[in-house]
Amino acid sequence: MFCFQCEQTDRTGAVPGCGGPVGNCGKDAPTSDLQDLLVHAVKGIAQYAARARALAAPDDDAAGFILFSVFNTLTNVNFSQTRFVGLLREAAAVRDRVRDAYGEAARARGLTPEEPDGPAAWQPAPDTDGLLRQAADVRVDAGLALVGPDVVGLRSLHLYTLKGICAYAHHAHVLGRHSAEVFGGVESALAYLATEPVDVEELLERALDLGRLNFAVMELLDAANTGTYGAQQPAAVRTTPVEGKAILVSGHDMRDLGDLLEQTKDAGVNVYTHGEMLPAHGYPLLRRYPHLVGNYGGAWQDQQQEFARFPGPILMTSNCIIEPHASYRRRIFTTGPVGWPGVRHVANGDFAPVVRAARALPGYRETEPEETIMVGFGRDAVLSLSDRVTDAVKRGSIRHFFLISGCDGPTPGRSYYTEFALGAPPDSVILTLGCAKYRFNRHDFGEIDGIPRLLDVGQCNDAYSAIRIAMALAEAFDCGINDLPLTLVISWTEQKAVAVLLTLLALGFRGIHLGPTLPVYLTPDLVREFVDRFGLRTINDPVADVAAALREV
Ligand code: FSO
Ligand code: SF4
Repeated sequence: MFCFQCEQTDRTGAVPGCGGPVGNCGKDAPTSDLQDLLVHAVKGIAQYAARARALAAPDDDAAGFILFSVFNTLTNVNFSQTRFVGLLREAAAVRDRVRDAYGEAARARGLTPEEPDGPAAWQPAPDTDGLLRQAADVRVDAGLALVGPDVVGLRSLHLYTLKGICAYAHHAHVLGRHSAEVFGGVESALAYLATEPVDVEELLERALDLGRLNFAVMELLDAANTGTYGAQQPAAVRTTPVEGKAILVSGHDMRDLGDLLEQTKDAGVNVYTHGEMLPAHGYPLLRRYPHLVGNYGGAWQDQQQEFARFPGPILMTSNCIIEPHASYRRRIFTTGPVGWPGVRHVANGDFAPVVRAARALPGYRETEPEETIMVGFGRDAVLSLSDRVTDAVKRGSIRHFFLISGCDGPTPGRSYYTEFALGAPPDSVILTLGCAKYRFNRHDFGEIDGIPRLLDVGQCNDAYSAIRIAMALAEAFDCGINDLPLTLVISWTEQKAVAVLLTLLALGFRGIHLGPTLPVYLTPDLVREFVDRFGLRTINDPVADVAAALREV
């Protein structure tokens, strides 16, 4: 096993990365190796799928399978060896189907079908031991001695950005939104990686192409969520319990939450959001369900204590799952790409087992006094305030905007984001995205001329909304995005945040603060490149960083 895809990675060895029997997230070596092999297998599908698409013979089901398979390999998603073995067998069958269809399409045009080598030629070993032996040759650092750490680092950057892209695209796809641009872009990028590229300059340029592809994906996801559930609107969300049976839903997938709400509308069970599901309360068509009663708990790394105390079943719809304690192992369920060995999995969208568990468990015995937090400041809501916001800036009531975006996590240094938010001056507005906000979103930041100082734009999945807000502000002030009194502070944990970072760089945002540490797969040379080209910054002291941001405008 070798894995260095996330911020929690082991930094104690001479070569940073998780090795040994178990990674820091709890992923064991066989699961990690099977994930590497699955990535190899989908590269093989993509080699044929990209060629077939170029001949106007796309296989969108295969593209959907690629998105789903890759999503399974993100940090804190799927820890089940059995499921990966199943996906590997399916991948080989999908690859054969796409290869045959490509062959037919080529011959129909009088062409001789190509037979790409590498992943396209992979044949699955008959048993798990054999698959694990195959995995040893396709680790993410394969070829390090030959090509050097910069190339391995850039290939890794590509792969992890693609993982983020596939996760976002899958969330859109389950709501019926996809496009030839996105499917084709993912297939081409995987097929490119299958060629084992070595040109550093080309890899850097194509990494920015991936950032642009991710922007298109995030636009699709925004259209999927708002097209299905309405544009986010500001809403007060209850954070205290209501008497009655209860289900907790975590992760990012709005479709799963929407389906569960529909299936439980007459069940006499209350539904609570957890973690990155909090922004669901901003969507009018989810909010209309009266049994979506509130939000429970904070960021993902606290789930073991919080889930242990929740008096009902828990449904995990995406990252971030961590090892379920025995105290709640029999009442946690996974769905979609999520998996944990021995935990019940709902594969077909029928959440009846979750409802049965809710009925059998005690639920909340009493209603506590109401406390609330505000959510729902998506782009429509914020842009509806834009005249008031621009006036406030012109009058000098608002001096600065901070976008604090990204993930929380268990590693040290995360208190930076809380101290940064609390240290932002009273004439500044803070926009938040992702799960990093749970450390400070219960704090009362007050208002400026009736505009809340803390505006939660949503999940990390809603980065598109924040980018559109920044673009609209630049338009309102008739300046470039980097001339705005706006500072971007990004906290990353896993691969989706890396995809968002590359999108921001590709769109021209400069001077982004990235922390709490930099990805270990970026070598010192690569970091220098990102600093020189994009003005990328690490985080330092929060008070000094706030002061510097204010001085720079
Ligand atoms: Fe957080 Fe986890 Fe949303 Fe991430 S719950 S850490 S980048 O998966 O996606 O913000
Ligand atoms: Fe380590 Fe992160 Fe990989 Fe888990 S996902 S094995 S913590 S680098």
